[in-house]
Amino acid sequence: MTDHSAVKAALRNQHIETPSWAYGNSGTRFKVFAQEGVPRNAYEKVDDAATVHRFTGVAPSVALHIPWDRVDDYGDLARHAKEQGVALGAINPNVFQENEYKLGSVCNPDEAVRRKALDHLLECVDVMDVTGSADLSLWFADGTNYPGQDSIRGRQERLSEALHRVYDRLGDHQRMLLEYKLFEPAFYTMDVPDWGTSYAHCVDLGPKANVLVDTGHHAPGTNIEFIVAFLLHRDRLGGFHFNSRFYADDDLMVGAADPYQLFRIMVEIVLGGGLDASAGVAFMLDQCHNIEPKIPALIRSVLNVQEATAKALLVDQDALRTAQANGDVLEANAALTDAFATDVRPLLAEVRADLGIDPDPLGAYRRSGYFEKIRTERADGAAAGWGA
Ligand code: LRH
Ligand code: MN
Repeated sequence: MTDHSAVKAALRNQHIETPSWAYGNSGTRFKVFAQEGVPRNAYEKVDDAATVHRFTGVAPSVALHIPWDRVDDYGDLARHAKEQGVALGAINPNVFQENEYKLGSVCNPDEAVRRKALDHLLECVDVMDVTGSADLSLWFADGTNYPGQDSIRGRQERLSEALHRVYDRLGDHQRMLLEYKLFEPAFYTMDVPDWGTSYAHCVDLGPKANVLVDTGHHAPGTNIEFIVAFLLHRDRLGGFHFNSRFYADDDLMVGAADPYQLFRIMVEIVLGGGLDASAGVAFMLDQCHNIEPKIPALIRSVLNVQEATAKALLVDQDALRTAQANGDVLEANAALTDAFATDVRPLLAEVRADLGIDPDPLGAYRRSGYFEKIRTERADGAAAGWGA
């Protein structure tokens, strides 16, 4: 029988990192719909991330994206975050928005462009030294659009060269996460298209390089929980960019499109010991709230991860193992579907009471008047966005 006190302890200690860029305006190539109250700078993004933590109790850090969150004094930003009750988390370099990067960044045929991209990656490790961040979160838009456009093997050599240079720069308590993506913005090859390519580079680099699984970056029908189970088993699962999608990299609220997939992923995390801090799995969101209010959407997303985690923790592992050992397919499957069918909201309300926060985070946020405050305070000035 599942010991609920252990389940509640695991849920109290959950750590879900929110992304600074989800608080800014975002959209598609068709339109970016500006919203009221959107932060105008990194400090206000940190304030909004602290608000999500205040009402959920399990989102104590915010990931930054450079240069979208570039400030004069990252030490001062880290101090501001601390005062607000959060920490600065993963540092995401951006080598996909400069004109020079049309044919790629670290994989670009032009050595000068590769140098420029490498310098930015190394600058981001300098930022980590100041913010105390442990994770350098790498995603490359690099790829090609037409067969023959460039040497697939040549680009892999250039990628590997740059990754080794960055790896050698990492400090003892720092690591790199290598994110993969099947397509977009390149539509023939991406230079890190799948988990296998990321994994191979990480093994080649060393123990401080791990794979980052963005749940929106797979071909339709991909069994993501298999990838998670494999990487965890090989101690190479660095973390997640959680979101959900119906078609492509839609970056919708995690759990909104396929809560059962999120549950299956969290089951592999729980069964593989991935919730333990020692496993070093970073649970991060990577979403864009193009039409929905941003802070409530992030609170809802944190709750969705909590609910999937709670259900996964309620899987009767003894019954599961017994059924698996006996080849009892239906009983084994039922161990998961029974847990998934459990209404975990009362249990999570108890966890929030233990954390000293309102059992209804979204209701409490709406009653807080925070949105009305920021809508007034941020009426003038340019709202932050992707600046694409
Ligand atoms: C690429 C990606 C990557 C980020 C960006 C904001 O699609 O998932 O993680 O840098 O979104
Ligand atoms: Mn991502």
